[in-house]
Amino acid sequence: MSEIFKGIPVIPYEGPESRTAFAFKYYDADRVIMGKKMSEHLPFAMAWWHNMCATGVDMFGVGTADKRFGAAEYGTMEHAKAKVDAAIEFMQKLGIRYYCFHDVDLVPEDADINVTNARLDEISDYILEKTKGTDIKCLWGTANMFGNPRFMNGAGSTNDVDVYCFAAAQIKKALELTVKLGGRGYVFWGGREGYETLLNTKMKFEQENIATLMRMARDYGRSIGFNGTFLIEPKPKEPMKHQYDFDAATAIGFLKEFGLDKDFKMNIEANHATLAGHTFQHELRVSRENGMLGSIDANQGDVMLGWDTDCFPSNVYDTTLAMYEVLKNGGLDGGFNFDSKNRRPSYTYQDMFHAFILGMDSFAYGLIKAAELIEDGRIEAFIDGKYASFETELGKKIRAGEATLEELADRAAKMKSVAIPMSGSQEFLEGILNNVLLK
Ligand code: XUL
Ligand code: CO
Repeated sequence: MSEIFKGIPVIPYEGPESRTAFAFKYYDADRVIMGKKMSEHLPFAMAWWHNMCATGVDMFGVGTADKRFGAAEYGTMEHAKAKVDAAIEFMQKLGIRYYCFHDVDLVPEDADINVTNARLDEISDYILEKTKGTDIKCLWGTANMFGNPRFMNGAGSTNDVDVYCFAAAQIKKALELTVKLGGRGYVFWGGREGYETLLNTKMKFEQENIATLMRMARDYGRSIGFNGTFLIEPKPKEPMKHQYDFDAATAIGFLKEFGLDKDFKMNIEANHATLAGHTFQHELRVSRENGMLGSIDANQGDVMLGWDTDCFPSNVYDTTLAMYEVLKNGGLDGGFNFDSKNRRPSYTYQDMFHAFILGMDSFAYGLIKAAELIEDGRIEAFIDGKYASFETELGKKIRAGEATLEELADRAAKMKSVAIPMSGSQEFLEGILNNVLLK
């Protein structure tokens, strides 16, 4: 196989003082942190759609990047295979072991699903052949049920039963591919599962149909030996004005309502969190505290822009707080999928590598600092102190759900007045965070 990314070496770790462009400054795969290697803490993945497919097309212009990887033209099986060759070389040079895909990222889609499925069989055989002897595997698979015009009113939430069948067929095939490629997860991002206006929408009806589709997917997946985690990826808007899986709390409520909470967890995307008006850490915390933090789509938004910019993560303040949640979660069933894309003017092969070096270093730095934050202990000690009154006999009784309203009211009456609680000391705590982050 001839080299595609010529002149770009296997990326070494050189440390923070290095001035080498193609070197990690913080991601040191074998460095042990809190008893585990960095590479185990951080199962990084490449998103096939952004990295192998997206050329930088936007509403105002054509693509700037050439992603043919030596194939004569786009949209052929020759091109599909060139993308596989490029993906493997790319991952090996970066030391990334996982990739994530939508069905139609892998092969050109035909109007006849039988033709598309035969192409998917061919390409998955090719991927297996080319990854043999490497440690490269699928992290999660999914079906693209939002790009084709048939899904304009949604997939599970469509008004059209034939479209619903088509969605079922795509999920069935994508699940089979995920199992074949060794995937640890299967993702449902809500695509066009939402609405533009309630003037034409049966909301509860649509949500029930989505749940039914997920239940069928769960049952089929388990029947073909998929033992991994099903994942919902919440997002509040875009492409639809209102997406049903608004945020983690909404998606968790949905899963509990429809009895899917034992098989499904959350795939939290940083930029989706910020679109919902939450921080990345908030979405991770909600998921973690519900026992449903499964995987992460690693990217970041842009505070100046109100849409899903899918920037590569560079904000180490955010990656530190994210890694704090991941460490507290005891890791992830899934991993860190760079659902991130180069900016349109960053169109070269070199830029693709710089983007991943940035993202991997940002999460590695976040991991180092999150571990230091936990070892430092000052913030956790503060939190313990803040809630200490619930460690008293009465506090414990309330926590156990054994106190009555009358009993508490009696105590309040005896006190006559109550002192205000201790200070929240936010600025003090932010100072500690900076102290750890900057040392
Ligand atoms: C869209 C998005 C998707 C999912 C997979 O915003 O994040 O790429 O991650 O369908
Ligand atoms: Co995503």
